[in-house]
Amino acid sequence: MGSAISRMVKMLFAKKEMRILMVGLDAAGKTTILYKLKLGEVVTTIPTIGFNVETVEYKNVSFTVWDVGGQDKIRPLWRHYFQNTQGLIFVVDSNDKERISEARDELHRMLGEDELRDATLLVFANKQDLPNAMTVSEITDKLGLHSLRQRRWYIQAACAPSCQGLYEGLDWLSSNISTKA
Ligand SMILES: Nc1nc2c(ncn2[C@@H]2O[C@H](COP(=O)(O)OP(=O)(O)OP(=O)(O)O)[C@@H](O)[C@H]2O)c(=O)[nH]1
Ligand SMILES: [Mg+2]
Repeated sequence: MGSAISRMVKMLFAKKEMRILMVGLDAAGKTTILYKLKLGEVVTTIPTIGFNVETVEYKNVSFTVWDVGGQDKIRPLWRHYFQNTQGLIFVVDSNDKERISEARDELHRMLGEDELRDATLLVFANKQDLPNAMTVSEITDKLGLHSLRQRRWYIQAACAPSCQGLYEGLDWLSSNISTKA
């Protein structure tokens, strides 16, 4: 009896752990987001060749975030990070109208992969501070999010340097993450 109760208490208060894969086209702001969350600072980034990985602790959840470089030549490497991904963060530069269809194609191609079948999707509509940024509803439309079937998804407006929207995104992920992955 005592041990059953202590097991329950442990389960209730144990830290949840989540494996997050963060991808998106180059210069969308992934590395800026990662280090803003990790350090609370805006770091000077260079294009990521390969990946960065950091653990971000937030509200009793330990997010292991893999930030993978998005330049077109290295996008084929994304798939090496798919396994065991519970949450997929797709970062979009809301100001990049020219490449929004390219972003949509990459997103849908990835969501067709079997290993990501159960992954929950969070889209950050980043760079909302820029004057010509597309709105969340415009990006939702252009990414074809409403056409997604059997996928839990959410889109969050964000501005990485000011931290706007970042924790709201993590909040949504922690309450909607798939436990099947
Ligand atoms: N105005 C504005 N600039 C941003 C924002 N987020 C990131 N940036 C800038 O966008 C540029 C690219 O950011 P990165 O974080 O390096 O982009 P990335 O997605 O990691 O790019 P790759 O590593 O090449 O895939 C940097 O100059 C950032 O300072 C934002 O919300 N608003
Ligand atoms: Mg980067």
